[in-house]
Amino acid sequence: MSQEPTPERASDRYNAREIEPRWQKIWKERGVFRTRNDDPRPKFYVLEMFPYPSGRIHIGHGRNYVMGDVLARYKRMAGFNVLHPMGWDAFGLPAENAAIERGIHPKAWTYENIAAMREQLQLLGLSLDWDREIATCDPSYYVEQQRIFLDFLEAGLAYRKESEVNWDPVDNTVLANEQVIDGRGWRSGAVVERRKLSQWFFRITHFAQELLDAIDTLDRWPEKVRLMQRNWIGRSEGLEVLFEFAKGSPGVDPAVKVYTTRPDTLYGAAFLALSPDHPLARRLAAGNTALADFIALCKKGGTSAEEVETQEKMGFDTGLKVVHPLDDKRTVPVYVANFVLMDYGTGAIFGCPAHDQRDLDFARKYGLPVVPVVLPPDADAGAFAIGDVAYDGDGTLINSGFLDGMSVPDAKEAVARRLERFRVGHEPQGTRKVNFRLRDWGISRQRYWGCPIPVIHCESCGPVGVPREELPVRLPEDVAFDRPGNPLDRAKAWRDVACPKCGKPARRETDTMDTFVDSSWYFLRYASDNAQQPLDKAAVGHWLPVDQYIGGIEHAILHLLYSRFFTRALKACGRVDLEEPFAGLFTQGMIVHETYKDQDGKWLFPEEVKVLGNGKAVKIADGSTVAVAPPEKMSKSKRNVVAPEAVADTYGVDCARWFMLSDTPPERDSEWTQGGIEGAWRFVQRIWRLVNEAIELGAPAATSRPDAFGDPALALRRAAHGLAAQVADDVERLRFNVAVAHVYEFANAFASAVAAARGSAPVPADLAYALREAAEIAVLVIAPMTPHLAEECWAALGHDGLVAEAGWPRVDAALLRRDTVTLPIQINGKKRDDIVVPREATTAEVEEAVLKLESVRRALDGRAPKRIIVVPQRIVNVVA
Ligand code: ANZ
Ligand code: ZN
Repeated sequence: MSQEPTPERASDRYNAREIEPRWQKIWKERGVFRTRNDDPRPKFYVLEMFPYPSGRIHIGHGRNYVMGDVLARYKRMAGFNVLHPMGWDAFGLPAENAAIERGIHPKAWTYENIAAMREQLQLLGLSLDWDREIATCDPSYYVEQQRIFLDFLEAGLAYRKESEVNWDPVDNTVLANEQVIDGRGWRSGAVVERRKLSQWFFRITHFAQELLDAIDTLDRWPEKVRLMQRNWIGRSEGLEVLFEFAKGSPGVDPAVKVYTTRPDTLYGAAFLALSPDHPLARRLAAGNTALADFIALCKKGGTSAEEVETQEKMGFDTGLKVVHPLDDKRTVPVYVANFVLMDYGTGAIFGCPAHDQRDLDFARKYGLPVVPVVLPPDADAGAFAIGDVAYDGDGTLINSGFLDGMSVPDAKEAVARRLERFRVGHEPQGTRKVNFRLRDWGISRQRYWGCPIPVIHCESCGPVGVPREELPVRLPEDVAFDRPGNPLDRAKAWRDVACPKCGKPARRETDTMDTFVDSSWYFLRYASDNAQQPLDKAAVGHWLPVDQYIGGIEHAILHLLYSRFFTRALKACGRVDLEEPFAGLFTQGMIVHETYKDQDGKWLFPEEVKVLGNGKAVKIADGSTVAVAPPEKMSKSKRNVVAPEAVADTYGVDCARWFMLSDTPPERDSEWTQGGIEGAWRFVQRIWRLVNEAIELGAPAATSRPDAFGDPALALRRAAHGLAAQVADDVERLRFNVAVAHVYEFANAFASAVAAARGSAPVPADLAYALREAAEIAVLVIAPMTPHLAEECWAALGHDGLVAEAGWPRVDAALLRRDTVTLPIQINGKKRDDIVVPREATTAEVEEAVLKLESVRRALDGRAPKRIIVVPQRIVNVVA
């Protein structure tokens, strides 16, 4: 696959392999990308989501870094003090798995990967301030995280509670709900079980309403992400309703409280269902082994809402009955059902089968009545019946006593009003209630390679925060991975300590923090250029919010929500003065590549394959046929990856950068192809040639500006200034593919001007000036995208300084002003239309535009016009 492209003339050839490392070395030596907090220029903070050091990167990982880099370089040229840092999300399970599988210590594995990946990122020519590099596994980073934990603890934002967790029996760890996929652990694939454990939680629900409201202010976030966050927080307005037990039902309590968002459907209630964890269900189970067995059966499988929802619906009839709140002659049976969650609402529901799919499935299974109470707008009341699909739309109330004829919202309100007045004992029978789907964030992980939770458990004092002067609680390095479970539990010397309060023997907390904690504040850490003060309020105040955050859509919910929570929680603790950390968010598309399989069904790397076109390919080694499959996300497992080193070696890094920005809108997936990278290579060569020709044909540097410009010179100047203005706008709006298209368009105009100059000896002074000017502008404009090429050209143009430190070209607004005139259009002597054209448009251009007008096309009806008379700047006459 990797064919050496053929240069036209060797002497003309731009040799990226030799040139690129040279400029990278110079950037590094001169520290051009080092950022100072006391720089007086306005700030701009560009951040790409930091990588997990999993091994080596492939070109698919590079796209978001390159996009961020283009913006950072452009903003620097536009006069901003730019912060563009990089670091490593370095704690996590894979390091530990490597330790278990290959006997490498997680720390060694992680730091080796960091070293390799740092080199790869540097190879991409990214303008990063490496002085601010952080790794979350470094004690100098996590010491602050432990202080933050203690702050949260003191503020009541961290707490401990018994909770049911997803237990991965293979990895021996608790999993977050999101880490359970189809009932299995996300890494091990083992069927997840439920267990009760004492866990640390962060009180994210305290901010639920604020986090929801502030989504409205995030106007530079993709609408899709805002919607996902809203749904995740899941605010719902409903009613808590008390159902009294019927006489003869030996209820332990006088009534059961349910939560409903559809009080309008109350007349359609066919059953009540309690969560298997509902206190009443538990009490009933104590005297009923069949119920106890049923509850045990419900415990199989994960705890997430999705999981519970997709499970087969199961119920157990308790034999108890409750009285319908709006009709005391009716009773409703009480079940225990697996799909009712204890940690939402009240842990009990009433089921209305006609208007809720879950309830319908349940009712069909257990032979309960299905009575519709909402009639769809165009349905016939006599004929309307529910089949297999519940109706959850709007409509008019039927079969509902005093509600009949009302709309759904009116009926909700009417039920709420009435039940608010009724009493059950001293309590109102109905109470309006807002609920959130969002749950507090369980952060405890029974894992070694994470940030230690700075707490000591004492039998007399309970959990005690580690005194701040003793921080960091360092991870002990001398641990063994030869047995399953958390090695910290077995690290006696580390674990067993004296209680900081009473001095009695006590035990360290051996759980570590969820790695999402590490990534919830790293963007604040970068603001500080001082390791002694990792979270520096003034520095955060200066740099934050991040002006442009770039990353994958897979982080649309958790990482972003946790970071938003952290920022608010830190503010509540007085640590920062900020609410929303990310002012602008962009989610980039992925890079995809065809996949190749040989005749034995083994995946092949692209470099092992010769692509013949038409979907055909052969194996280079033996010429055997290769099966080509459509492009997919680059991934190691399918081998459809391209190493950045290979691209750099053959074509140069600028080609890779240029290609990643070209063609496809940045939010969409982009296909990596051989043809594409070769196209990028030809472009780089072409720019190099054009700039050198312009140097040769153009005016020497510092030639003074001629007083007047003829048409060819003026046209080139317009094109060059227009380019600078357009690309600035494109990059500001992250339309990188459009910026690339504008550069291509300009290159054509530039090439014509160079050819015209070659044709005229001597080159007229105005054109010579314009050629030089155009070359300088072009070089500055491409600098954010192909920075090495730009530096080489800049030097060739005779500049001493670096393009990386140069300003964006100053655009002469007069050259952009495209004066227009409005011309009336007459068809056969009658005015039919108007057209707006550039004042300097030629007769031919006007004619062309006129023929495209709808009115003219209609009049001509497919025929050619007899005549078109253009009176320049006055009127156009069409004779049809
Ligand atoms: C009766 C009803 C009739 C309901 C109907 C829906 C449709 P959101 O909008 O997500 O808040 N529910 C309440 N608590 C529950 C729990 N702990 N576990 C499982 N389901 C629970 O959902 C609120 C609805 O979800 C509530 O409204 C309740 O069912 C159910 F035609 O009440 B509804
Ligand atoms: Zn104690």
